[in-house]
Amino acid sequence: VHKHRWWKEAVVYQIYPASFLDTNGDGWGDVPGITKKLDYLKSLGVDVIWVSPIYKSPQADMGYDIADYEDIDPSYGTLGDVDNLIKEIKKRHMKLIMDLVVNHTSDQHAWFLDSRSSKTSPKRDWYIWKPARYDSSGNRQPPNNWALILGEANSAWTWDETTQEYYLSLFTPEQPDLNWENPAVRAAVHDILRFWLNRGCSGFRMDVINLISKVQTYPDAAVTVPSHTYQPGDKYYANGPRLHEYLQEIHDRVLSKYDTLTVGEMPFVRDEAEILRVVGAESRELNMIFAFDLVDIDNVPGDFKFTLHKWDARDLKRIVNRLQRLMLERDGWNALFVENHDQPRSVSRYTDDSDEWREYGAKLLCLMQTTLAGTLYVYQGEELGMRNVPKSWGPEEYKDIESINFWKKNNTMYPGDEEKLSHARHILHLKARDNARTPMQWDASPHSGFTSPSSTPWMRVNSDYDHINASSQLATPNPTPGTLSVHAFWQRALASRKANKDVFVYGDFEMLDMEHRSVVAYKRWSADKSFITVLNFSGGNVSWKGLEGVRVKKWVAGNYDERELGNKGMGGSVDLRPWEGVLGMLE
Ligand code: TEU
Ligand code: CA
Repeated sequence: VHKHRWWKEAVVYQIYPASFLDTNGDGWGDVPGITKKLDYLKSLGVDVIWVSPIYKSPQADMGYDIADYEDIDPSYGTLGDVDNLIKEIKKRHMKLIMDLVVNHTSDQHAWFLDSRSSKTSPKRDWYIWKPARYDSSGNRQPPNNWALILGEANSAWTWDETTQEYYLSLFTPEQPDLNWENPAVRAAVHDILRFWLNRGCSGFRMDVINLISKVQTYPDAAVTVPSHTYQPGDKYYANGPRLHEYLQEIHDRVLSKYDTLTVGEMPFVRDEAEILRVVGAESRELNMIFAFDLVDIDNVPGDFKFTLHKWDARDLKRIVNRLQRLMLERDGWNALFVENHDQPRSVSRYTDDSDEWREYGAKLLCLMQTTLAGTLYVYQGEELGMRNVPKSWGPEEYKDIESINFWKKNNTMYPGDEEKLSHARHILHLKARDNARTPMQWDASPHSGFTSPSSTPWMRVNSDYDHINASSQLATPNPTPGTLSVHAFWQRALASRKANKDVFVYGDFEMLDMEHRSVVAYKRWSADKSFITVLNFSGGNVSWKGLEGVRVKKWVAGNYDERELGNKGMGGSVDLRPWEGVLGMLE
């Protein structure tokens, strides 16, 4: 049985600050905008707010390129605004966690400016510098064949003219990787954590924290994508040799002295033993990680992100089952999420986002997430069922460096090839990070209430804000008799999760019927209560026979007209309509 901890029960809400709420009419969301919406978040059922980076930054990667960790970017406000935000959060008995991006800095950070100034600079060794290689024709080549993560046509190494060496920059050339082998770098990172903890923040979401230790021989990666010069190099930079040592050092020197929530973002890792070393009950590393299995479900394994892989409910069950069991049987902990600022909208990705089915899909995903074990993360707009940008938007609407690079690459590799380019547009529409970065849809007024009517939002507002927005869902929590708005459904589900935390947070788990192609169903129970969740992940009608051996006492929630829940079977089989999900209490 799991030890009770506040950070296991917490509902965390992720804010993407540029797109949350603009209060000064410059078209860019800001810290006072977050403060303004705290009552909205509190009444939704949020306990912890995670704000994506608001530090001083040239915004090459929307703030994940930090130029000063101890100051706020003027476009977001001031340190005083953050102090006020923390005060108002605490007043409402909530907590704030900051986004800690320390695998790399901005190329405009004072450390890097110093490092690149000369080979003898005292900060030279704070980053990863290597000499060029030369091929048989004498052409200069990067030190190895690793591809840039946010632009796979390019090398992860950037040439520096002044000092005639390459530096490692895994994400973009504007994001040089820090050299964690250097103890002075680690001590500087510890100071950043202390700075924010002492200011009143309660923990961190740690950006790509499993990339901080690299295999020191920097070998070439195997060729897994033959069409490309540069290759995925994660084998050598994800979960590297000294990762656990570095994490334990952070824990022992800093975190152990505070009461924190820590969640490490860990792409590429599949090995359960590796995950447990980080999040196991006895480990002194992190509370939980973001595992990528669910959001990578439609990627071709070993290939780059903008690929399409077919999946069905069986794949989803294998993933969910594995992560749930990891927590239960081996005493680890996990973060539950299907959306963030790097992923398309969940209702578009896992269900059907057409006007006919969108609300069912959004509530289906809500039912799933609120009845699984783990710390729950809700991304801004997910509670409204916001969806991907319209198909009609051209590539010029995309603001994200990753999408821009992908579109450029396709135009370079396949100039004028309409078939290839329309496929690239199709994949962008399905997977671009910008799908989740459009401004928050507060109401039906111009620019969705995100900024003043006379301003220009930094990114185009999704055209569906006239009928998908917070204000209409709050005003009409019961759109038709027996149904709830997506927002009201989330609100009630979060309250029910808390009221039954012995089951939904800490209880046991059993996945039922692993082989069914569209139904995802599982039991959750504690010493004195048990529930069953049954979810139809398909647009067809299904009669699911899986109730054999169980007796449902009462169906308590569903995403169709709840006045009809009494007509559902109590044993044997249950009939489900398209994208229908139900929650039942067992005898
Ligand atoms: O993302 C890490 C990460 O692995 C991403 O490359 C992810 O695979 C990609 O976004 C999928 O499109 C984090 C941040 O969340 C992301 O916004 C940053 O761009 C990245 O780190 C670099 O800091
Ligand atoms: Ca603003």
